[in-house]
Amino acid sequence: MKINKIGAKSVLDSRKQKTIQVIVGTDKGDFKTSAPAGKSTGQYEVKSYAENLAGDIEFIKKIDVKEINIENFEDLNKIEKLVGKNIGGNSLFALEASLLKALAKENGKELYEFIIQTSSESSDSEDSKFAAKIKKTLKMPRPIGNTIGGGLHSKGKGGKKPDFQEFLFIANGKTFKESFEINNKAYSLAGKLLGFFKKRNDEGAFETDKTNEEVLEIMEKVKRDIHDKCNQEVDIGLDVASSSFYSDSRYLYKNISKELGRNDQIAYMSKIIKRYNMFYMEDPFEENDFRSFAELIYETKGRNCLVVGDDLTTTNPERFEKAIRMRSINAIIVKPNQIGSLLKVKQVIEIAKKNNIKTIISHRSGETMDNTIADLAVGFGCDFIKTGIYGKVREVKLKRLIAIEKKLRR
Ligand code: 2PG
Ligand code: MG
Repeated sequence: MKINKIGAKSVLDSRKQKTIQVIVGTDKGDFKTSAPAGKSTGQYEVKSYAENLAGDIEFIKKIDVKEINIENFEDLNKIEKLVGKNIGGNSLFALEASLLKALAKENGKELYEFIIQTSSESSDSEDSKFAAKIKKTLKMPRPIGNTIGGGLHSKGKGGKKPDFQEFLFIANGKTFKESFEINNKAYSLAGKLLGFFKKRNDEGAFETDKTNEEVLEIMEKVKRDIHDKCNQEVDIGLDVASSSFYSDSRYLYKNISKELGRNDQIAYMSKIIKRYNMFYMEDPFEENDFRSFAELIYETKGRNCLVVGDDLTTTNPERFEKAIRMRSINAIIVKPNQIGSLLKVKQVIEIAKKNNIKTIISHRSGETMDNTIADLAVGFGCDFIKTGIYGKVREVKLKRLIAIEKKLRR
């Protein structure tokens, strides 16, 4: 593919903080990707920028386009060799995604189609056969939507807020569009039940001064109402993000004024899974404690709860392999900018599929209007997508998935 220019600049994310946008120009147009930013970041994520944002921008601007010879997904290897450690995870993700968007266009494909084609073993280059194959094999992810928030993402009321970071609805509609509508419905019902205090946090989730369990009661009531009154199904999940309230070997619950040691935290998480019939539990233990994750899976086996690694695994193939060896998780969060390299993102998803571990591609709390993760979700065949429910930067990803589904159903 002939590239005419590679540019980079800083843009503002949804928290009005600076992030990187990379632009790749070819004869077919300009292809842009901007990177998101986390707030409850994992200790083992790669750095967002090598030294700082300005340094990464300068480095990318100086890349000699003649040195770039890329024709397929695997050629991202050459890019990674070329940039080495001179840029961070945010910049590498934005650069690689923009290159892929340009390549997709060059090949007359959508990004998700291009990923399926160049990353599937038997790439069938004949267009009509390829289109038929995509329609047959394609699966849409289930949306995971943040509805009520606490922890690091929320201010709460007078400082009072749940300790858990995200209370999630996971709709189970017959189509992606139906799931999108169910999550929206669940979100507004939860808002009504929360009462008059309805500020929204970084991710568009409702803030509250209620306790963890009062919020879970509300979530459960919404789930029941949606089942009984609408004949539709929605599951409940939590991102505990427990590293954010772990210190000196204890989990420091402020909202319920309690300090729990490791064993008590296992018992508490297990009780919540059983009491509320949880479908999804992310980062219930701090990011180094592979063993407690494994004990929770053992304690709750037979209940079909996804025990999910995010800060634990940080989209890092080595940490993921360790989690598999120790049987710590049965689902993994995939955040491209936690690792930067899309080759590693692909590797993580392949490892997951081989080991029967569910994959959740995910946004970050600071987001932009970029919708790349929607295409990655479909292209890589992820089981779920975590993008929030409320706010432009979240909706743009969901709407992209609705458009993809519509195209595939034609
Ligand atoms: C998480 C994310 C996204 P952050 O913990 O899963 O919801 O938060 O982007 O702040 O790491
Ligand atoms: Mg998380």
